[in-house]
Amino acid sequence: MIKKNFFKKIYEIQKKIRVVEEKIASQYSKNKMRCPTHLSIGQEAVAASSGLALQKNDISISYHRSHAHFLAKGGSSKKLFAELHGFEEGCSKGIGGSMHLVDLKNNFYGSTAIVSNSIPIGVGLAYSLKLAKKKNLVCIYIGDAAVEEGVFFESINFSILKKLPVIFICENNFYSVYTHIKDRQPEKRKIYKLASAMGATSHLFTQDNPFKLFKKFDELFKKIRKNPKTHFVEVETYRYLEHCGPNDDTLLGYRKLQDVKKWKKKDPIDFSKKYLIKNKIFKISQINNLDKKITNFVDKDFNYLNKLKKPQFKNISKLVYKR
Ligand SMILES: Cc1ncc(C[n+]2csc(CCOP(=O)(O)OP(=O)(O)O)c2C)c(N)n1
Ligand SMILES: [Mg+2]
Repeated sequence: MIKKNFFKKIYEIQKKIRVVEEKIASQYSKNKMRCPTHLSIGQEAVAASSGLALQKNDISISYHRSHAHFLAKGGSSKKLFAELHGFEEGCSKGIGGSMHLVDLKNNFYGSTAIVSNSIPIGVGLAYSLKLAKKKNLVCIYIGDAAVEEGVFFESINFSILKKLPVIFICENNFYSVYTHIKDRQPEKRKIYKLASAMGATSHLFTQDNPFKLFKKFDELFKKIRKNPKTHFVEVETYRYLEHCGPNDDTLLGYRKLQDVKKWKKKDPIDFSKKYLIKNKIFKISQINNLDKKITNFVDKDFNYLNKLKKPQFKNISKLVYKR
C-alpha cells in the first residue's frame, strides 16, 4: 500500500511539471527564451511516477523533451527557467538551453538534442556503475523514434550482453514530429516486443493511473538494483501541444482533433485529482490549496529571473572540455 505522503508526492510532481510548462508556454511569445523548446504537457505521468521511484544515486538521462525528467529527478524549476532564458544561473550555465539540461547533484546526467544520442551515454554510465560495484541503475528516457536509430540497437545489445542495470523508458506518443508511427515502423510491431526480441526484459505500462504506474516502476527498479539486467518499458502517452513550441497545432491536420480530445479526456493529472478525492485520501479543498501552493511556488521561481543580471560569460572558456 502506497502511503498517503506518496499519493501527495505523485500528484504534486505531476502538477508541478504541468504548471512549470504552462508557464513556459504562456511566456514563450515574449521572445526571451531563445531556444527551441519541446513541452511534455500531457506526458507528465511517466516522468513523475518513474522519477519518484528513482533513488538519488540512480542516474537518469533524457532526450530533447526533457523538462519533466529533469524536474522529476529533483531539478530546480528556478534553474530550468534561468537556463531557458540564457542566464548564467541556469542548470547548464545558460549555454545549453531547453534541450541540454544537466543536474549532476541529483544524478541527472543530461539531455541532448540528437535523437538517441543519450542512449550510449546512459549505457556507458551503467557500465561504470557495474565496474564500481554500485547497486544503482540508469534510467534512459527515449521517445518512440529513438528505436529507429542504429545506435539504439548497438547500445541495447551491449547493455544486455553485459547485464547492465539499465531501464529504458520509451515514451511512445505515436509521433516523430508530424509523422505517425504507422508510417515509420511496421504496423503490427510493438516497440516493447522489439526490445524483448533483442533480449531485454520488456514491459508495457499505461499512464492512466499514475499511482499504479509508480508502484510498477518502484517494484521494477528494486528488482533491477538487486539483480542487474536490462529492462525496457514502453508507455503509450500523448503530447497535447505542437512538437516544438508552445502552441496547439491540431489545425495543421497531421493528427485528428478527435484523438487529441480522447487523450485529454483521460488526462492523468485530472484522473489523479479525482482519484484522491473519490478515495477520500484528500479533500477537494486540500487539493485546491496544494494547487495554489504549486502555482505560487512556480510564479516565484519565474519572477526570480527579474533579479538576474545580463550574462557576462567571462569564464566561458572554463565550461568546455580541455585536454
Ligand atoms: C539524429 C536526429 N535525427 C533527426 C532529428 C530531428 N528530430 C528532432 S526531434 C525528432 C522527433 C523525435 O521523436 P521521438 O523520439 O518520438 O520524440 P518526441 O518528439 O515524440 O517526444 C526529430 C526527428 C534529430 N534531432 N536527430
Ligand atoms: Mg514520439
